[in-house]
Amino acid sequence: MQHPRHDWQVSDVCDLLEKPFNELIYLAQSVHLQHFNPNQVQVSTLLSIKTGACPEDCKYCPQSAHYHTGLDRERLMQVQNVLAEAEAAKAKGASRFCMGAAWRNPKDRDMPYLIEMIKGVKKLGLETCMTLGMLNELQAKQLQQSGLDYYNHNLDTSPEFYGDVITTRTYQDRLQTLKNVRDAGMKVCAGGIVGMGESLSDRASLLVQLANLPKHPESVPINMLVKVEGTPFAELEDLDPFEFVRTVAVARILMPRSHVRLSAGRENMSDELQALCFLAGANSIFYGEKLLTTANPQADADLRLFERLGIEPEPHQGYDDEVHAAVIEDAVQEQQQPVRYYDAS
Ligand code: SAM
Ligand code: DTB
Ligand code: SF4
Repeated sequence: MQHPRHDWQVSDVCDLLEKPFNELIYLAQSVHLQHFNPNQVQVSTLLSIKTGACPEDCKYCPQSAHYHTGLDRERLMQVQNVLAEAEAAKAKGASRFCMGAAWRNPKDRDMPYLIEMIKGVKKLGLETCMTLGMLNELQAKQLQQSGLDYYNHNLDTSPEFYGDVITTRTYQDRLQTLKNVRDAGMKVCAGGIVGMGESLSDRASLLVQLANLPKHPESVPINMLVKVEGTPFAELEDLDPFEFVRTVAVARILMPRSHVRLSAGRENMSDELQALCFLAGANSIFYGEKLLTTANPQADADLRLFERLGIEPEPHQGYDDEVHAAVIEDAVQEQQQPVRYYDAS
């Protein structure tokens, strides 16, 4: 079996991003079929367990205390209320529950509550994920020992463009948190945002950072910037949606075994654009009416879209299961048959 590369150069990745669209999607879909059932999409539900008044200055973020976005500041939610939300997410069909906090990093006094949340959500039979800002080695170990499956921490953009987006923490800080999470034995969820005025080369450079990590993140969220009034990025021009699809496709090619998440921004995407993203290799979404503070498509609209596309939610560890392995095998075999577009006789 071929091992994925970890030595990508930005110029290689720019070349991929600039390929003719149809060729790029074909390549991405071929890689996707080798590793996944193309008709399954993993669904996670997000909950903001601590909203607003964040000391960081991320220019895209409605929760930063540096900008006036009209968000009410809230304290850390009570454990029982978090568990009630997790139960509701499970009833709607989510397989993973992601809890996010508007913090630079968790404080020691928060840890006992976070640990209770993880244990309670796991007891419901859901996979657990948290995104709480920077973690030191000890915090990462404590979360892992409580049963946290995934930790989300995004690189957000390229190292070159990073200073135009955030000044209160460094790129190196982010890489260090990812290392602490990995060393503690948790699965890594790391990706970024596109549509922040970055160049194509910045998108390539972000993907190179992710793909050249010692081990690929198991989950790679690609967020389309959600423009929120009051943030410095509220008035940026829209990115060409095809550039978003290209970014998804190249993430798929570079990180063949990772779940690539069509993350924030779906509320402003047509069904057709989302279908293109699935075709390009996206196989995970956030499911439920709200992301952290902004809107996401209604759950029943997503289920309708899945039905129209013949997609089913991926069960837990779905692609290890024998039945799904057989489906993948068939799909790959079909893919390997030479395709004839016209009768040459
Ligand atoms: N405060 C923690 C941190 O930043 O590490 C965790 C929560 S933070 C909201 C998680 C991620 O959400 C950010 O890293 C960013 O990638 C994404 N995000 C936040 N605001 C966004 C927006 N307006 N559009 C798209 N993605 C956004
Ligand atoms: C990620 O990459 N995107 C999610 C999740 N990880 C935590 C957050 C999106 C937030 C969008 C803006 C909001 O709703 O506040
Ligand atoms: Fe705070 Fe996270 Fe928003 Fe940055 S992205 S301002 S760290 S909540």
